Parts: sequence; C-alpha cells; structure tokens
Amino acid sequence: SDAVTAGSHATESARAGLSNLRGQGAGQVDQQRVAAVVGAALEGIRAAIRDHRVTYEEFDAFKQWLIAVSDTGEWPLFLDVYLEFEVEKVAAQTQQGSVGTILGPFWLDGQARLTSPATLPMRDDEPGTPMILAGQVTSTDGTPLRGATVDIWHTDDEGWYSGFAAKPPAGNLRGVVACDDEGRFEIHTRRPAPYTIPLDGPTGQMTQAAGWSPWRPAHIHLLVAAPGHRTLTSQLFFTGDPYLGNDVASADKPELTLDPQPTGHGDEVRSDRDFVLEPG
Ligand code: MBD
Ligand code: FE
Repeated sequence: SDAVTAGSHATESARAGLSNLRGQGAGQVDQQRVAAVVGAALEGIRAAIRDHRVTYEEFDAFKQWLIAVSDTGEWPLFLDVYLEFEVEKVAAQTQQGSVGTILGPFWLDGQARLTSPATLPMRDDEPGTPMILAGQVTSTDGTPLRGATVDIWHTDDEGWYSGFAAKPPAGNLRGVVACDDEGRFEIHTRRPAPYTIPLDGPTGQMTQAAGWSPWRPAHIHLLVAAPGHRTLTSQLFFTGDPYLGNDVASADKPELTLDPQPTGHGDEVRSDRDFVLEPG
C-alpha cells in the first residue's frame, strides 16, 4: 500500500539519517525530567479516558491502532504531523535568524551535490510549472556566508516524494546546492503540489475518522547551512494555496509564503528569498 511504502522508508530514514542531522538523541535523561514529561503525557491520555468515559472497545481499538502504526512504519509520519510543530515552537523561542518550521519525515541524507546555479535532478519530461528559487544566505550581522549550502526537497507535480513513493525515480527533486562565495543560490525546479498524508494507513485513517483534513499546503523543504552557523530547517509555501491555515502538520507560517512571478520564459515562475543564519 502507499502507506506501507512511505512509512517503511520514513522509518528506515529516521533510524539511519537523523543522527547525522541533529546528533545522537537525548542520551541520559535526568530522572526528574522523565517523570515530569512522561508523567504529563500519560496524565493527558488518562484525563481523556476519564473525561470522555472511554470504553474497553475503544481502548482495544486504540491498542490495535498503535500496533498498526508500528506495522506500517508510520511513527515518523504520525509524530511529525501531530507533534513536531510544538517541539519546533519550543526551539524557536531561543533561536535568532530566519523563521523556520518542522523537518517532517521525508528528508533523505546523501542527495545529489550541485553547484549554484543548479537544476534539481528530474525526469526529461518532469511535469509541472518550471520554478526558480533564488536568494542569499547571510549571518545575523548581514555578512554574506561563503560555504553556505541549501539542501532542498519537495514533491513532484502529483504530490509524490521521491524515495517514499513508487513513481518518482530515486533522487528526483532533491539536492544539496552549494552557494557562491557570497552565499547566493539559484535553484531551478518544478512547483510542488499540495500533499495528502497516505489515506490507507493508520495516521490518515485516524485523521479522517476525526473529520480532519489530511492535506498539507504545497511546500518546499529546506535545510540552509553554513560553517559556524546553526542549520536552519524551514519550508516555503505559496500564496493562495487552499490548504494554508489548515495544514494537517500545523507547520505553515505567514513568514514562509512565496508569491512566484512569471519570468517571461514560457510558463516559468521565480521567487526570491534570503535566509539569515544564527552564529553557533
Ligand atoms: C510531509 O510532506 C511533511 O512535510 C510533513 C511535515 C508531514 C507529512 C508529510
Ligand atoms: Fe513535506
């Protein structure tokens, strides 16, 4: 199924790749913090059981649902859709520079290394509107950042991510672009499409059972990095997208909206966006 394809690849990628990106995890955690955080999480669930008089039938269904999340490999999807935005908000309270948002489950390590101006790997007949994303990476004091890179990934024109769906070839619409000596980048790609989480897996089924929208607005994922600076994790969205403000992953922000304009070359569009990185 689509859910098992996406889920198993996201689980594999989370196991292998996340430690390269954000380090080895929390390590040894203080007992008081375990009791406080895990205790609060469990008490939230117990309160839901009490307040809504949850039955044994519902408790058993919950157990089956959790087992299905594991069986389909959807833990990365479920966690990044329903919880990551709160972790990102906590982190953002102590961060300077450009506004960021969540990483999500579909980043892949080790993609094509390109040099700006760059065209992302794509099929000869890659469908969708040609789009240029260009800008400059600077430090918080305005210094252009030599050695900056823009790791970029997004769906194709049908809403599929390469590496997580059968259709797009490996590496499609993903790349790590080296900026010029002034931190400038110009990336040629296709405009992505809105994305629905898999509807045949437990995360999508729970979402629909609650009557919530399973859609994310169309978005471009970015990791903007430079020597001596904190890597910015962000996404860019599009003005007029019907799913803005109703993102199933609660990750869209007004500061992150693009309004691409025609370049005059066929139906090509372009957006310019600069990024400011915090030293550290
Ligand atoms: C996505 O494409 C995504 O970016 C997130 C955060 C969650 C699910 C699918
Ligand atoms: Fe995404």
